[in-house]
Amino acid sequence: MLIKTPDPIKPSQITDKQQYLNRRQFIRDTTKFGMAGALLTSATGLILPAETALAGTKLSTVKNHEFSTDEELTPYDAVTSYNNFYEFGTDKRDPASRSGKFKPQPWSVAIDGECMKPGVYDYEDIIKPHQLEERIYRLRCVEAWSMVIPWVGIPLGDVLKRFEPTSRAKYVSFTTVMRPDEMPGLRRDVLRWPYREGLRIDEAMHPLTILTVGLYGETLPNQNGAPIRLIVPWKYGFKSIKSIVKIEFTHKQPKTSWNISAPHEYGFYANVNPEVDHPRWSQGKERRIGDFLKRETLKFNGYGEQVAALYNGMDLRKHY
Ligand SMILES: Nc1nc2c(c(=O)[nH]1)N[C@H]1C(S)=C(S)[C@@H](COP(=O)(O)O)O[C@H]1N2
Ligand SMILES: [Mo]
Repeated sequence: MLIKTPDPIKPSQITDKQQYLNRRQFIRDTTKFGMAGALLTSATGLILPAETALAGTKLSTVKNHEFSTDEELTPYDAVTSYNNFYEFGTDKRDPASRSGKFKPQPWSVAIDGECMKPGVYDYEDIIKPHQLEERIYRLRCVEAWSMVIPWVGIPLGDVLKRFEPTSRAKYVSFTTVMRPDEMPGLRRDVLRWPYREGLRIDEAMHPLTILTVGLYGETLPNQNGAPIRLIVPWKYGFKSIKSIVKIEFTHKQPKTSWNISAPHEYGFYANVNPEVDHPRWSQGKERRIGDFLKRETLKFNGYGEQVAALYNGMDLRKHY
């Protein structure tokens, strides 16, 4: 990546997440309904109708404990102000400060390739048939920092099955939207646009992989990949592609933006692996955002028990 020395946010810059959410909800309620509405809403715990997919819409979810870590959450402010989303710029603060014009609604996703039900599906068609789950996952960036985030999403495999992939579907490729008017980072050729990522079909179908629509109980902020992104917790963060507009089932391994830009630095698999260093820095340790000291990086980001079997017989030094 372009930024070599991670510069984590100091704890002093971070406001408490629950305070933050309460304050935001209060502001939203008073804006919509006046003071009486705000009091009514907080007193009854009423959930507002999701008349908009804009950031900050409350989602009704169930908690998935089986796949959640109980580690301390990274505060909301850090999760939404320290981002990689190069379509808005390469500085960590760019996605939050330069994504205000981005419109995540209305949204549709093109489904293509080796499947029986290709087509263009509205966001609602894709999400509505599923129960939204909250899953607290570690996210490990290739730049050697990490966060713990309560995502809201659905298993990607459950969604993909509905499009009936054929036996020729060995991989799934994902593409991010390209809107130069709303995404100022696209003016620079820092990556091959549009941003592209890919998974092997068994990785895409793995129960840990989620199609993500929210965090901290609300729809995704623009800077985190609104309105729909991937989260693949045992891989480096760059595999978790944001603002997806196309999903294609393919027979051949798809091209991916980071692998095109620096093939010796970023492989197709990109499994978190402390034993395989990036050519320019170690992957043995990471800094949890907000912490002072570094901690050891775990193989597969700590999800080895669930996913190691996917790679039986593969040399993960070669297939990094
Ligand atoms: N389209 C797109 N998706 C992207 C990126 C990007 O630049 N563009 N950055 C990736 C990287 S490097 C990381 S670490 C994660 C960061 O996700 P977050 O900002 O929600 O924490 O998004 C990934 N998805
Ligand atoms: Mo990353």
